[in-house]
Amino acid sequence: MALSRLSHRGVGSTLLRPFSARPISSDATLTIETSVPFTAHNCDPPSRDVATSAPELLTFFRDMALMRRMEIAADSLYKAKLIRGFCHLYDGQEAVAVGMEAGITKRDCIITAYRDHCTFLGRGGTLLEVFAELMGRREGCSKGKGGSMHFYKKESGFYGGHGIVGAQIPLGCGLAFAQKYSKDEAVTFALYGDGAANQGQLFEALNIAALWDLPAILVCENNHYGMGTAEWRAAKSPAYYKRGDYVPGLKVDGMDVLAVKQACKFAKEHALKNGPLILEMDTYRYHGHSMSDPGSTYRTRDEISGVRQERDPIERVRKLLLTHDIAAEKELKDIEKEIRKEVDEAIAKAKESPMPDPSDLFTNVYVKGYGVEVLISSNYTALEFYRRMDIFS
Ligand SMILES: Cc1ncc(C[n+]2csc(CCOP(=O)(O)OP(=O)(O)O)c2C)c(N)n1
Ligand SMILES: [Mg+2]
Repeated sequence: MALSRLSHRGVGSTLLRPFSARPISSDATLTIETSVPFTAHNCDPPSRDVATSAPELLTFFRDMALMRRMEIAADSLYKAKLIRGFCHLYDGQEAVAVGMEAGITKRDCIITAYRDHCTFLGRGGTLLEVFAELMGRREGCSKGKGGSMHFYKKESGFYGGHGIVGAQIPLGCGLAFAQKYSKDEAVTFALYGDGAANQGQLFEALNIAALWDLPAILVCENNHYGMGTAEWRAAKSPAYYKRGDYVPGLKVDGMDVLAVKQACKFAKEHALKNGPLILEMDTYRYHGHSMSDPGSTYRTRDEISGVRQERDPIERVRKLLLTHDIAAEKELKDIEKEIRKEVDEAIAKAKESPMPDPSDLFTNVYVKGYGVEVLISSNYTALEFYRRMDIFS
């Protein structure tokens, strides 16, 4: 089927409109088997046969390719010193963010760690908000004051963006508590890494979540490294889907967007009826841990290129689109070209956005007027102090 017949769904500008406009036409259902079987702990796994459609597969391709391009562009902006401070990239892991959105709704909540750019985009954020935030500009999603690790979009259920490893897990269970208390019939996905999976607070939060049957889904994005530490050096049992003991779990190929979608749908239904569940997403990050890590001292280049060749989530969907005759190679290349243009336009626009005003130091610190302005000395306030120290020049 020619791409034009699919009316270029979702191939508009993401600069000012929300990400991932759903396809207009809904073609016949396609059933595609997941790359590998699910492995379940204390529950029956969902079917490996995933229902999808041509427009959905095209949207998956486009959304993941857009995320990939955005992260590559962030890498260049960082090297050009236009992005400063911390910056953790998500390329390689895109199928988790995209597949999860396909299995849930924006009434469900998501909370994650610092590798949050693509999750934000998946929740409906725009490229402009991403690049402006990364460059510390006012049009950023956190008004340029959060930076890479602190993206938020509360109106579509995205609660950050957290720099303290594991801290988002109990917060996520708190969101699930609120959902149950308010009878929302919605769930919370709390994402964390394999490094965080060994922390005590995870088990404390899980205990309460299980005790109170909270609709919490703990998603371990297992990219197999915590900074530069391989999972086998840090975890006695790296079978993270089983680590909840009395809490059911499912191991999922996190490089297969369809498997992620199926698992998240299943997890939502399970959590609403029975309480928490762990999803272990077997995934991989191509970049180093953060911009200061070349990512090649604790793993071989062959390992990275092997994953790229055999498991890349975008290439997997490209193959599906070609073998099911949904799009031709040239059409997919055109989509990628268009994406590059969109990303470049967003960066140009973000560069025009002003930096926050010094007075913004005191806004959005406390909720609605709670808190006080700091007095550095009896003679002047913190703002005056910073001015005198020439910090804004
Ligand atoms: C409480 C705490 N301890 C240590 C750190 C430093 N730190 C930042 S990321 C990280 C590794 C986390 O690895 P993982 O959970 O696997 O997530 P990934 O970076 O692989 O996505 C560490 C130790 C931190 N930010 N917070
Ligand atoms: Mg990790």
